[in-house]
Amino acid sequence: MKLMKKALVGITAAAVLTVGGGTALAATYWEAEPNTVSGMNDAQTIAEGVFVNDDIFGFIANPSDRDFYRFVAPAKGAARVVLDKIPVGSDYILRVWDPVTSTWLAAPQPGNNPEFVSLNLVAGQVYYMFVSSQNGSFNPQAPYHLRAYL
Ligand SMILES: [Ca+2]
Ligand SMILES: [Ca+2]
Repeated sequence: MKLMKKALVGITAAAVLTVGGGTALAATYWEAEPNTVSGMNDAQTIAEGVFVNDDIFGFIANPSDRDFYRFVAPAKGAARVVLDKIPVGSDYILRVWDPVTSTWLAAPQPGNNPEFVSLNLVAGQVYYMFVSSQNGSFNPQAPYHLRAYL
């Protein structure tokens, strides 16, 4: 009986460790909207839910495709949202909604150069970010990469 109790304690501790490790690790998230389709996440109200430090991969399927994502800030701090791996020959733009100042932040770069938006997160606030075509270019085959670093 004593041995069994010890074993159970061990299992509980392992489970806690797994949960703790899972939250610390960056997850890979693929856009739920299929790569050749638009409209499923094209507005703030239907943004796909992600987490800070997720590696997000998605596609701009056509010139009017807009890909919205939302996350809740898990803590306060200086964050950097990065859009990179923009396909060669495409020019996408990243916009990030700051609920504190009620503004869309953007720092457009020419061509497929990476784009960066810096902002201070407030714990518990909901943030939005979206990717769209800057000049009508798109690529349903090569994904962009998006991540909010905190
Ligand atoms: Ca898309
Ligand atoms: Ca979309």
